[in-house]
Amino acid sequence: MTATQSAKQPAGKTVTSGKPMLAFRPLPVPQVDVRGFWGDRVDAVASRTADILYERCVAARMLEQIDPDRPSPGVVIPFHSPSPDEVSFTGNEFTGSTVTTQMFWDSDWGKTIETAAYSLYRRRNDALEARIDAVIDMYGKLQQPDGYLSSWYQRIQPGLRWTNLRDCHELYCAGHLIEGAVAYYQATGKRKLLDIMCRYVDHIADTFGPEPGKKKGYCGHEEIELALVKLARVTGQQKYMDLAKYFIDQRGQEPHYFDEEARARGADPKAYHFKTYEYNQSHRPVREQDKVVGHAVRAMYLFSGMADIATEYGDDTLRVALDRLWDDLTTKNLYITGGIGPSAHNEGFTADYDLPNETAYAETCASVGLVFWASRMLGMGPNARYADMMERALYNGSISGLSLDGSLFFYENPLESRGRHNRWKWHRCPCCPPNIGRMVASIGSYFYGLSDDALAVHLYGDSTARFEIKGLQVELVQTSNYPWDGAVSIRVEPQAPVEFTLHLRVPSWCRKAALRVNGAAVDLQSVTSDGYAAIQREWQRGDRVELELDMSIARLFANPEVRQDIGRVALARGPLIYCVEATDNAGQLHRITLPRTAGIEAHAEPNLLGGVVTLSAVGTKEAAENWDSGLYRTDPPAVEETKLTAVPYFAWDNREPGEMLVWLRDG
Ligand code: FUB
Ligand code: ZN
Repeated sequence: MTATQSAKQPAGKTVTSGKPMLAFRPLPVPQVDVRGFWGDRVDAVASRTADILYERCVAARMLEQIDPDRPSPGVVIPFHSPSPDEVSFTGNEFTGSTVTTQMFWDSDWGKTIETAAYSLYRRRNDALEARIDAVIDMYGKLQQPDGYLSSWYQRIQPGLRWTNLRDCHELYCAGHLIEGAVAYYQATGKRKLLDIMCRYVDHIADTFGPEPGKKKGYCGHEEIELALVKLARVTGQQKYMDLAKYFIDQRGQEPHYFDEEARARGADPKAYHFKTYEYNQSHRPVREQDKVVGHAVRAMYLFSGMADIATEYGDDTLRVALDRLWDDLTTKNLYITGGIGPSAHNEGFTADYDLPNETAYAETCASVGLVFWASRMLGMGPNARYADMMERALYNGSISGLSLDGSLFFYENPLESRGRHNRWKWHRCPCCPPNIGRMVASIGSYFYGLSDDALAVHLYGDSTARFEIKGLQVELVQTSNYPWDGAVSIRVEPQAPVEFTLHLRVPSWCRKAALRVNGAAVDLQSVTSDGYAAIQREWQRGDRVELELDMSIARLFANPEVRQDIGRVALARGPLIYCVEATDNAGQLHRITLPRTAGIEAHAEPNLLGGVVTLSAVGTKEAAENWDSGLYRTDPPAVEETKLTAVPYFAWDNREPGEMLVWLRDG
């Protein structure tokens, strides 16, 4: 199958072993050309980030680790270090506060390959393609005759394979390389890495599974589950899908695999650094879980895999668990930006409503993971409960992780900064750059869901999509200045008249929406369910759908249980959350109050931050006055008027460094 052929299929070949639910598949990346807002982001990734990722991986010495023709670099990131946030590692056990990231460098290569693959759809880049081919050749040489492949265990810690699934990311790395392999095959038609990874997965399937003599394990960092689903879909191999299901079903079962594995290597299972298996969501079998706990990225990847398996196997028991977990996340544990995981300690969740702003960890990867999970929930049918959240995480807490020019990154995405949180070129744990890179470069595949007789429009934006339904080719052209403007015009161009249902999301942030088909108004209430308006008709060439989504500015308030946000207000317009930055507001942002009575205006600023809509209002501010160097006094501070300007949160820290604040004082 060539790249072009695979692009013609909705999402690869479907394999199921149960009864699939109403399956809506995303359109493959090359079937959606994005322009406008997302076009700019994809161009930044395709023209800069994709190359930068490769170059910075090389600079970090990752190439030396995977190239069997060069001497091994040995341990580049030290196990023992005086710095408290360095890893400390004794034998095969972690005792430090973080783990060495070098053992998952294969995952960085996997995501870098994936980013490059999607970028090649956008823009030919022969030099990058040749570099990726060379990386793939190295992996080909490195692979052992039995199919095993891990640069860490082959080059740095030989002889220890499959001895510490809990901590050492072995299957996680396999997962990212699988995803890279699938994307690269689809983008270039080259199947070398795909074949390498199929051989490796065959070895994994011989090693793990319910059959006697096989290991009953699963990875301490979920990822391989969702990757195996992709591999099964593209190869049509049912056994890859079954292996994904096995890893999900087996997680958290007793006797606990991580206990037994620790004992087998002579370690005390209780000496686990993170103390509880909640950290990696193996504290209970997945169908019994009802709270989002532990490491946020791990949780998101697990839930994404569960959603895929729920869809593929028609497994309602998984869907019910996922809905419980979704409620828990979105009603008690989510930043308004779509960021998740407030704590640096476990890179994850703490207690309900614990959402500190300045110390928010809110890892870029975690928001990206939320996008993955939400998009997979949409596989079970259009539902704005998931799509609205996907949009929130997409436009805010995930893309905040990438500078506008595609060259600098955030790992943590706080909602308040005193000016010292700035974008960096690289990180000792560089998981986020290629994660945001691959997500942005593949954004087209999040726009739509296609079933046998329906197309769901999850995201709006200037773009053209091509798909096949009932054996006919259809082109769907969205003309819009979204997210700056809520007017969306959709032209449907079927090859010949064809009947199908077009589901259009009416976002929950929109308080007034209007819909017209070929100029005739449609009563939205009567056609909308689960937040999607359904238009069923025989579509003819040139049919036009117009959706008007009111983008009034909204003041958002947090549940008073969120102690950090009480008495505060955040600003939103459409899907975008706003923040104030020092550069527009002369600093001391903590002094600013936005009175309830203040009018807020939106201004299109084509020359600012690549073209944004800013919000402005007249607020108040404690004046700079002489306190006679005292700290406290009985007279309240003087208050003066101040003009306040807010910019979209995703665009912050793209100018001179300074303070930033999302939650303003509400007056
Ligand atoms: O452990 C692999 C990745 O590194 C995780 O997903 C991130 O949270 C970071 O710790
Ligand atoms: Zn990350």
